Amino acid sequence: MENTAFISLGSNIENRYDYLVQAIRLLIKYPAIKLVGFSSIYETDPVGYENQDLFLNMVIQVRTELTARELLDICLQIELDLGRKREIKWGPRTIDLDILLYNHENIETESLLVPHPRMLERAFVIIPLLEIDQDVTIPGVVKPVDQYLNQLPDKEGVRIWKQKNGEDVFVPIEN
Ligand code: X6L
Ligand code: MG
Ligand code: MG
Repeated sequence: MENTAFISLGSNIENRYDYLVQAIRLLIKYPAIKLVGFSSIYETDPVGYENQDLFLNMVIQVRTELTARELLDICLQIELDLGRKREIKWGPRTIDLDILLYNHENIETESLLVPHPRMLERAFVIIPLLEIDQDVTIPGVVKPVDQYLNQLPDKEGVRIWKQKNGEDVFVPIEN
């Protein structure tokens, strides 16, 4: 399990919470993927295409023996298994799984860009990411990640929905 990846999850089609939990369950079914961190769940205003329902967003941290490409293929398969349809660009989805970071690597292939190219512009990604790792660094980015947060226009649109370490622990951590 030599590699560390951060993955963002988002859903805005009922039942949003079940899609998040199901996606994590399907990921950790793979012996080559271990869940090592997760954020609270946030309810967030839609960004990019605004005429759609509120999202639930969170970020998880995994350790894995898989390459970034193999991890991406699994994420895409899970999106299909959970009924993801790509109809409207930036539109509603049962589940979206985006690889934000893979170790400290820069990966630029036709099908995969890591770090996720627009992650620093999205409070619904940065807020849960910082909750898991306050000292996270992004390859090619010198400024501390938390300094980007103040400037993000959508940060008011990110509200805690189910708190990590709250009364109800929401993720199956048995692995
Ligand atoms: C100008 C132009 C400013 C485009 C922002 C931002 C476009 C984000 C697309 C943008 C722009 C996106 C989620 C979402 C999407 C999600 C919430 C996207 C792609 N995914 N909104 N919008 N959560 N709250 O997971 O991220 S679509
Ligand atoms: Mg996305
Ligand atoms: Mg995606």
